[in-house]
Amino acid sequence: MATKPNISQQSKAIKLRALLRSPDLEFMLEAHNGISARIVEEAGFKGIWASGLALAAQFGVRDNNEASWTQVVDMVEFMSDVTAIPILLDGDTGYGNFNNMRRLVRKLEQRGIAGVCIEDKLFPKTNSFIQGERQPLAEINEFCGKIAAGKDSQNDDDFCIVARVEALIAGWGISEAMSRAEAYRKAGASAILIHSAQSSPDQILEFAREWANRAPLVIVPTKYYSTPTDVFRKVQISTVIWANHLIRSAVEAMQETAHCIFEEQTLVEVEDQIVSVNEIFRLQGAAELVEAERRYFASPKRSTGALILAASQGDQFADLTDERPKVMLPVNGKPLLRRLVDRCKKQNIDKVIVVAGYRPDKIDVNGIELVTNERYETTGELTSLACAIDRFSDDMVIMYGDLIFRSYVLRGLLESDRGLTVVVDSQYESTETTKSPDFAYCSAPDDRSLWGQDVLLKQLRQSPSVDNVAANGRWIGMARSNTDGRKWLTDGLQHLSKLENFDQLNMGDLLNHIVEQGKSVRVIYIHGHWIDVNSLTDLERANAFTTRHR
Ligand code: SPV
Ligand code: MG
Repeated sequence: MATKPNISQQSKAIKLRALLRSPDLEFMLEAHNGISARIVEEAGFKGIWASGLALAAQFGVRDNNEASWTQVVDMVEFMSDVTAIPILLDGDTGYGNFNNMRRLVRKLEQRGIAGVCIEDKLFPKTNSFIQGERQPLAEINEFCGKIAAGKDSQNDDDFCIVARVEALIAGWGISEAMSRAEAYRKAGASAILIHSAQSSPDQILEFAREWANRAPLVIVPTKYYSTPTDVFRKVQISTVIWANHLIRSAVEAMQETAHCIFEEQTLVEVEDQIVSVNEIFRLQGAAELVEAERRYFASPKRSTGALILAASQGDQFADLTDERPKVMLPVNGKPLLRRLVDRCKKQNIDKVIVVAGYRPDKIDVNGIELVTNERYETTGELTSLACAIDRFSDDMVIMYGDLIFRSYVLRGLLESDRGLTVVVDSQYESTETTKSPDFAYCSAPDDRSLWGQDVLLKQLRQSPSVDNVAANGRWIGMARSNTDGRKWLTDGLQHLSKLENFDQLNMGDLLNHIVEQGKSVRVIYIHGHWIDVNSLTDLERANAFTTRHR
């Protein structure tokens, strides 16, 4: 659909005025909502007739001003929003007297409608084809006042007011029709719509000849539809309105489809008879939204990668890890590794490398790249890490595969732009099942009054206190590196790999080595809100943790 609401009211009004004044015979087709307006425009029409009958019909009410004028104006606004061609609203009688007409014109201008046609009947009107001859006509002067009031209240000189003469339908004859048309022209009407309910065009043709193009003449040949169009050309009709043919064709199509689906109780019969859902999307302008989303709503893609250490079988889970690695243990029905990868994806970390060891064939998680440490049984974390050294990136999060945490933990880490950053839990309490945790000794304790100051890692140790000085917390097994950090990690790995005991070394040894090299490893403190799953008891805690914080 037209997506730019910047098709100015003025340009549409100019277009309508030009269409009415065109020396060629022009055509407008009825529309009654946004999608039908779009269809009229796509078919090639230069203007849309917002038919009162069709608008009422699509609301399911009668053409007797049962829908309020504001409901009508709301609908034509939808129509105008999705089209670039001008809309001429069938404004019935102007929905009241001159004063209602003034407000109508102002509102239509505000909503991008190019013009309004008003008929010289009384409010509430009835469709002209329902006992048209019995309908009372407005007083000429009163109607002229309505036209003048409309003209005086329009802001845009090009806004069109078309005056519709009902004298022929009401049975008052050609001369009454002629004098009314002339009075309306003098009152300021941009064009005259002369209406007839006869199946022959004779009345209209006679009127047109006598009118002699004093102002653009508009006709609605619904009843005299078999008249060759060239006949209208010859009598210098300005514009033909095909007034209700989209609502009528839509009704027939809907009736057929409804009937067929009801009878058949299947969609098989109708599917090939109706437009595809994609055609609806096209008419709605879905493609434009996709494009706009690319322009305005692109989620910032991180270049951050994640490296997850997931080699171990896990030896404290009884037989649960007989056939799968620890990271595939389900926590509340979802494997640990899948939770971790989901957390990464939520933070737009799309590149996730997993270093597997035990039973890599059981790692069934989408969206990861798998690297295997074949010697996992006899080696430690650094050997696993070294297996992925050629996959390191300049922006990388390293995590243990058995971690469960609230999302802010990872988010906070991603906000740090240091060479190397580690997450330390300052409220960590040791549990029996924890295997040799990495106690963190830092440059400062977790003191919120120091907010904004850098805390650096001094050392990771297996012991909770050294020389009566307690650790500042526990490294949770999560770190982030940038380009500098990547170099520190790879240099460190290369250096340590020369040691005889390299296969027994862990992440803590690498971080300590980096600190010893004089590099600043930044600490981010957290206060709980995470679990590492090392045992059946941890698994229970993890289930509880994820139940509460799903
Ligand atoms: C309409 O389309 O609502 C019209 C034209 O007013 S007619 O139905 O022919 O009166
Ligand atoms: Mg009407």
